[in-house]
Amino acid sequence: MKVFAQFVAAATDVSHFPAPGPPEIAFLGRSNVGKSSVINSLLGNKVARTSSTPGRTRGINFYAIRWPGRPRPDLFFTDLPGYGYAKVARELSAGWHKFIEPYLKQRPNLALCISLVDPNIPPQPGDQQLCEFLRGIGRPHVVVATKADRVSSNQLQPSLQRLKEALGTESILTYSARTGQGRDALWKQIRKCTGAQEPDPETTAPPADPYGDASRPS
Ligand SMILES: Nc1nc2c(ncn2[C@@H]2O[C@H](COP(=O)(O)OP(=O)(O)O)[C@@H](O)[C@H]2O)c(=O)[nH]1
Ligand SMILES: [Mg+2]
Repeated sequence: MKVFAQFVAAATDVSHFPAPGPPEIAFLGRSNVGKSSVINSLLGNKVARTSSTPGRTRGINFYAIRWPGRPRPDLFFTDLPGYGYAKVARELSAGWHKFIEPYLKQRPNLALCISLVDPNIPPQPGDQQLCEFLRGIGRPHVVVATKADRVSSNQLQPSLQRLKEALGTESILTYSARTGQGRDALWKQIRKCTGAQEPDPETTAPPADPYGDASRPS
């Protein structure tokens, strides 16, 4: 079903965060791992900017997500700055203490952290640190291996097994923003963690149409 998504704010300071609203889903991972692409693929829309230049997202970008027929957003998605590139490491580590760590620790409506990893490369130290950190603060989180379309089918299982061992997780969802693989499974996880329900198309009244058949001048 179609969803509406709207950019709300880019925050590089706690004071820029929008007031806590509906359940929020955070997308985390290395620069260039495919965070913005996963967001766009879930939404079926190009709301999040993607780039082949690492380290473009310096702040937390907040997006309001709404299903048709709803007066207010059902969810927020947040696209977090990527880690893992030396060039942006110093700036990011300042940002980590200033607004990223406070966001992850204190945001009251943060319902799920989606930690994106790349199954095309060996497990990265930054990914391990992030998973340990999220476990340590008790945030629900799920690991998603994206860009799965780039891994040959006989490489995928061994790669997922290495990631599971390195990250200390029993399950990893596979995803491809290019093919849409894993999209339904990830939406299912999001709904499970947030209680967000798509409106039932049978019971959702369509918006009033002033030019509907009954009122159309003859
Ligand atoms: N083949 C393939 N490429 C992808 C996929 N997801 C992202 N990319 C590419 O990887 C690059 C970085 O993606 P982006 O979403 O901007 O990464 P971010 O920095 O984590 O937000 C872009 O060139 C994307 O086109 C995917 O599932 N498959
Ligand atoms: Mg991005």
